[in-house]
Formats: sequence, structure tokens, C-alpha cells
Amino acid sequence: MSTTKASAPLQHYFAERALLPSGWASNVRLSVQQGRFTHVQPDSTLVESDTLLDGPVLPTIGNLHSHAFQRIMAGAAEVSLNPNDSFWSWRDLMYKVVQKLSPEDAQVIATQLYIDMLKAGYSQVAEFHYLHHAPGGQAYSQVEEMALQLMQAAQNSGIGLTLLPVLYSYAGFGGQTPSAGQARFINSADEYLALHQVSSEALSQLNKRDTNHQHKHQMGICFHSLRAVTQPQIDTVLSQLDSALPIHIHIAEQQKEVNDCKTWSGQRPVQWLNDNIGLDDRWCLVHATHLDQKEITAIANSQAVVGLCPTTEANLGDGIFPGVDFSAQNGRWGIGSDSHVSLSLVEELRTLEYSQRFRDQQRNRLHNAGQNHVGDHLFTQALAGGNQACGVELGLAPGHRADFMQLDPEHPFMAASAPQDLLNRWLFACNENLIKDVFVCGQQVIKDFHHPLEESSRRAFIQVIKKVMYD
Ligand code: NGQ
Ligand code: ZN
Repeated sequence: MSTTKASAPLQHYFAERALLPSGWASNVRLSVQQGRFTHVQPDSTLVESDTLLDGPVLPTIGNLHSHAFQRIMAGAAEVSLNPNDSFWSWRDLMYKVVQKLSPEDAQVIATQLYIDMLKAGYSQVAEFHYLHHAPGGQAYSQVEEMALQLMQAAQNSGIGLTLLPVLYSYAGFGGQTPSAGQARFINSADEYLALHQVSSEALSQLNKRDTNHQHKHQMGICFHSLRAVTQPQIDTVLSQLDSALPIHIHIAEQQKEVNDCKTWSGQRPVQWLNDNIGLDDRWCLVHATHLDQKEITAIANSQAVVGLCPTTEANLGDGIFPGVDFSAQNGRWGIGSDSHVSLSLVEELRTLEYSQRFRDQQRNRLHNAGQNHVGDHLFTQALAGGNQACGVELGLAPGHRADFMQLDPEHPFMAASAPQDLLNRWLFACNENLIKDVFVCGQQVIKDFHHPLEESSRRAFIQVIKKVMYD
């Protein structure tokens, strides 16, 4: 409505140093109205009424892969139970935790998680949501019950949600019968489409209630993996749903999946997906750890985003992503915190770069011709990939959502470094949290390292950890 727009207050922030799409700039005046940047003006003069930001100002990032409920078991699976502990034995433990979660528990866990994400500089989260049903597999009376809990958690915290209801029907390639441990995840394609519809309506309501920004929350399409769906299901779902939505899938995370796919189809997973469904810039291929050269080229050419989750991939023993070869072909990637063993963008980006150094026995692996500062390259790639996979536009530019963060101006490396060194200093030399203030749609959600709901959220989360994990 034009009347509200005209009356919405215009706010101005003055950043002494800010990372714009064109690079670092000085004395940047950021004007915000109705949740968006209206002007981003470098080399400005401070006006008395401006809010001064004397620490480095950066865009916040879209976290492209989350299973919120898994936060409750982070760090509780680091116990050797047999000499062959693997991704698959971790998954058995995860399935046990899944059986114990109520909808209320799910909201408490996700609220605390999303607050911690905001503190870590993520202002949008793509929630890869497959925990749909009651224990035993019975649908809730409202089939979107669990999705509603995630929406409420997003609203409690202030983060933007990209909700990805997941189609999960089978236990393995070729439509294998699901196990008892998977009962809460299972839908047919028709049930999935119905769930997607009602979830989408609820999300629209949430957006309408947000007086500050009407498009904060987004929908997407999601297939759990090629293990969990069949080709006719993928075709049906993609033909029925909005063709502009992002599409996410787990793929080629473990060597076993590659081997099973070859046994089933004669092809590797990414090769199969590209040949039989087709990849383009709507797709987010989560993990894509095990790729041959042809698959690397196919993904890069398709402009699909690879959803890298470096700390989870390290934790689960997945393998090392071929980042150097993929980057050389201008492949797109972003960051997800996945199982949430870490809620630190710093640790994700550092782990990614260091994984390449360990493998290659060389330094400075991820950069490109236009950007030889590794930290700047990592951060800008993660921003662009997160945007594409989450269906948002974050970044300090007119028309974009007014999401940004200020790093601690008092930290010696932030106070003293030349702009071109700021990201390298932060990403490679700081373990303390430097994210002091965070704004989402122009509203401050983290102020001086704190979120207004963090005390009550923390108390509720403690109770849920005790109940679910230790009762
Ligand atoms: C998930 N997580 O769905 O939560 C998976 C494990 C599977 C990761 N891949 C289960 N990190 O892939 O079957
Ligand atoms: Zn995942």
C-alpha cells in the first residue's frame, strides 16, 4: 500500500568501512526504508542523526542447509561404539533421537538454533525439513504441524526462513521399503504436494503478518536424496509446483551412495541427475562430495549451487570436496551448517579452505583471478551461493533486503587492519565471536552480542536437552 510506504520511516546508518558488491568502500551511508536499502552511498559525509557503525560492516549470509532438530545431538555422537563407526552408524543414532521429539521440542530447539545462527551472521536459513509425522509415522491432524513449529521459531528469532518441505518415500535406490526409523519422514508424492500447498499457505500468512517486509520467508522444493525418491516422483513434483522455486537434494555425500547408484543405474548420482532430470540454476546439490571430472564440469556449467557443509562433512567423515577444480570452472557454492556441530561461519569457511590445503599440501587454494584475498573470495562466494539457494538477495545494494552485521570495532585486528585484510584477519585469525550487531530487514536482532529472547530460549532449550537426551 503506497500510503504505508510513504509514511514508513527512513533510517540512515553510516559505516566507516563496508563491503559492497564492488568491494570495500569507506564512509558508506546506508539508507533503509520498509526493510530494504534505498540508497548505498560510499564517500559520504556523516550526518548528525545517522547511526554510526565504526566496526567493519558486512552483508549477512544465507545458511543454505539446516536440519534444525539435529542441533540437540551435536557433540553427543563423538563416542566410539565400534571400530567401523561411520556416517551410517551416526544416522542410526540420529534416528533414535528423532523418535523422541515432540512438536513443542522441535520449536524450542529451532528457536535457540536460529538465535545462534543470527549471532553467527546468518540471516536466512534454508530448512531441509523432513521430520513430518508423529512417532510411528501417523500424520498429525494438521499435516503441516512440524513445519508450523519451524515457522514459529523463525518468527521468534527474527531470522528469514526458506522452508523446504522434503519428499522422502523410500530407503534406497529403486524404491526400497523404508525402515521403522524413517517412519516420521515418509510421504507419497501426492501427500507431499498436499503438504507443500498447506505449508506454503501458512508461510504466506506469516509474511503478511510481517509489517516490515512482505517477502522475508520463502518456499522451496526438496527431494531428500536419490535414495529416497523415484524418477516418476521427481517428474510429478516438478511438473506440479511453481517453476521458479529453488530445488534442493542431498547427493553423493558418501562413497556408498555413489556405489549403490552405479549398481542401480550404471551411473554416478550427479551424472544420473543431470542426464535424467537436468540441472540448472534452481538446483542446490547438497554436499556433492564425490564427483568425477565430468560431473564437476556439468555442475559448473549448469550454474547449480553446491551446498557445502564443511564442519558436518568433516564430522561425518564424508570426504573432501574438489573445491579447487570446481572453482577453476567458476562453480557456484554456498554454506550450510547442516547438523549444527558448528554455528560459526568462520569455522565453516576456514574448514573448507583448510581441507583443500591438507589434500594438496599447498596454501591459498580458493581464490580467483579477480580476487586473490582468500577470505574475501570465500565470503563473497558464500554470500552469492546462499542467496541463490535460499531464494533471497542479501548484500549491501539498493533494493536488497536491509540485512547486515557489524564486527567488533574494538578488536585489535578490526581496529587496525587495512580493509583488504579485514576478512582474512577475521576468518583465519580470530576464534572469539566478533559479530557485535545484526540487522534483518532493517531491524536490529542482535545488539551488542545479545538477542532479546536469548535468556528464555536458553532455559527452554536446557529442559529439552535433558528430556530428550538424558531422561
Ligand atoms: C539427513 N544428513 O537427512 O539428515 C542426512 C543423513 C541420510 C546428512 N547427510 C541421512 N548430513 O542422508 O540418509
Ligand atoms: Zn542434510
